Amino acid sequence: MPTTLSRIASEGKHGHDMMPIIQGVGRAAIEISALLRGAVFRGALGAAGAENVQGEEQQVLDVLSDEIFLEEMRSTGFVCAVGSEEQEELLVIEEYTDADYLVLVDPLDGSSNLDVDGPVGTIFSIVKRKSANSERPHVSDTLQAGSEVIAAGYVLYGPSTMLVYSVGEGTHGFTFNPASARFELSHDNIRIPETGGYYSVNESNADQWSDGMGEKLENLKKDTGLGMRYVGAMVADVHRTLLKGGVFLYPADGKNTTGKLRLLYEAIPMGFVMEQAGGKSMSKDMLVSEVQPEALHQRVPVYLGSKTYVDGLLKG
Ligand code: AHM
Ligand code: MG
Repeated sequence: MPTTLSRIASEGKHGHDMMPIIQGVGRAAIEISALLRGAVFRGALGAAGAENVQGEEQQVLDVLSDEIFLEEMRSTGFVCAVGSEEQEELLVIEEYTDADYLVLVDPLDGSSNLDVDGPVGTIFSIVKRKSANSERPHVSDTLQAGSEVIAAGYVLYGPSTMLVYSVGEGTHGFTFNPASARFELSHDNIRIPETGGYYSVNESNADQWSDGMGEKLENLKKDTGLGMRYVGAMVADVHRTLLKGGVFLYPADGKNTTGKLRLLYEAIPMGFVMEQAGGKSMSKDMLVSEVQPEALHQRVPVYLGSKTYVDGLLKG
């Protein structure tokens, strides 16, 4: 019998509670994947005509994916609120305000790839509320460092749909099997290679990077001879880094002075998965997991991948 999503979920410290939430993520992934595949025929590609809180143009598929994810989290009964890239405020699930968990999500990461049929993803992390269950969940419940995260992961919508996640007991990859219509364990206990792989970054910003990152990357390239790959969807670029080794980075620059990627639903979950696979995730000079969040949509610089390359890059 293939290993299912819920069997691995049940192995963590909060196993009983993580099972339904991870299953909910799995259902959302299957629905979003189906939504993406036929989108062009339903006129669902293109802009939704609104901007999200980041001032970025929302795509129709961003909005629909957000709705699907929220609905699946609601249906678990274990989630009291969801913080989403597509929603300015925390979304409280009114039927379950006394539930224990909050989920942070980027429902459709890399959506600028949609018009060119490039890979996109979903990123999520799960935290336990700090407020009493009798209170209404509050945005302060989401402001927890990566070290407090209970489970996190991502879905990659590529040639296959993959769900990669960790409940703090290693990182495991599942592939959707169309024959059985479910996710099955295909990449057990992923370990990031210590050497080899690629550096992955939008190098066109190099002359605007902060913290001397331009020179640091040049030194790393000289020292290691690493090749380069960049898709422009964090999920796809980090997934490659996880399986092949290397380093993924999005430094602060003149335009994104505190970085572009969001701490709670991009940097922390991807950092969690990376560290659980033996890699390293830094934000400037500290571990991503040690950054204390101050706002739901906070942005940070991100450097993650094989330990040797992340250390090599940051030392310059
Ligand atoms: P999004 O969440 O609005 O899609 O933006 C985040 C994306 C990441 O997936 C990716 O790493 C980055 O933006 C790419 O940015 P750029 O186009 O500046 O290279
Ligand atoms: Mg994103």
